[in-house]
Amino acid sequence: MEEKKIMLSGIQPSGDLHLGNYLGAIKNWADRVDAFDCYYFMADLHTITVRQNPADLRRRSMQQLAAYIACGLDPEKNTLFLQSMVPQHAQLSWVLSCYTQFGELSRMTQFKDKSAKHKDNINAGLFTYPVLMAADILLYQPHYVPVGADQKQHVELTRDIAQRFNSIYGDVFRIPEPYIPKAGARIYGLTTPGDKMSKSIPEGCVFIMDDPATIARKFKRAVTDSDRENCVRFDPENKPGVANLMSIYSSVTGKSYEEIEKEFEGQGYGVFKPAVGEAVIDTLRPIREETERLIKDKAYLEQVYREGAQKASYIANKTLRKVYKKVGFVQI
Ligand code: ATP
Ligand code: LTN
Repeated sequence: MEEKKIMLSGIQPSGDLHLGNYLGAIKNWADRVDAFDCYYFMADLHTITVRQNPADLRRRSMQQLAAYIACGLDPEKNTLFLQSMVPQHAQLSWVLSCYTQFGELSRMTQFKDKSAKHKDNINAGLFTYPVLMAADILLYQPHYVPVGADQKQHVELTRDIAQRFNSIYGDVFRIPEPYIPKAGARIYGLTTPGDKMSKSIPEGCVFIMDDPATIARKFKRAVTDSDRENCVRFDPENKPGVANLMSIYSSVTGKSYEEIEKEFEGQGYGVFKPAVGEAVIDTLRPIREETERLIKDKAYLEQVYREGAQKASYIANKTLRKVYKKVGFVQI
């Protein structure tokens, strides 16, 4: 039998998970668990590049693990782990930082954005963030890294670092491909259809843990369009709010845009918006309930992250040993 290809990704537990994270990232990961050997982790080391409240970080890390499982990432079939529990990430990151140029890191859009946002704390970690991300990826020799469009630049830098290392020492790292979904790659905010859905604009952001009444209210208040046409038609340029609602509805129901247009023919936004809300409520309800149940089962979650860290360390260590040997460190 042919060996399964490897897929790896992570999300920072720096905020509560939302519909954008679910449709843009986690749902796609979960849809592929049978076809790939998958590694999914909480990028907690990355979160401290911005100041975190320690108790919140712990709570969100556990909640994110519970949500990964509730979204369909079965810990038996996937390796689910917390980045900080696998020391090889920080170890490889140091080595790779010596094969990464200052100029390359200076060009990263996320660094430029975040350092503009947090002017009082432009720390070295914020600058070297992509090197840690390269280590996260290269340790597991993945074929694909499924991320939203915003992370593509970091995966490209990872490829450059890996190619540079390989050209000096031989084939140490597999060169990974970014894997960007076509549907759901960018879900926009319900109140700001020009910006991606983000926890920083909570009114327009549907959180996985929101209760049904809150979700219904957010959809009722969703911005549609100003042309008063009151007709459900897919036209992202002229009707971005409606197009966003249609893409959410399509993502959660599997219906095509034509089917959606037909379904709501002759009916206005007053019918369409609550229908999208209901479909999202139906999709998120089992996820929220299962996440709530799992959060209470501390013993189970502990078992998952312990086993996950063990499995991850075993693989990560193989790559790290190879790297240490190649660069000339004395082997035990
Ligand atoms: P913020 O809410 O502050 O913008 P975030 O939710 O984007 O942060 P990330 O950790 O950057 O947090 O994102 C995790 C994953 O979810 C990434 O793969 C990212 O591309 C994806 N993602 C985030 N927001 C969206 C969105 N609105 N639509 C589709 N995918 C998204
Ligand atoms: N930078 C990513 C999170 C992240 C990641 C990774 C994604 C950290 N390490 C490795 C894929 C692979 C983000 O901010 N979404």
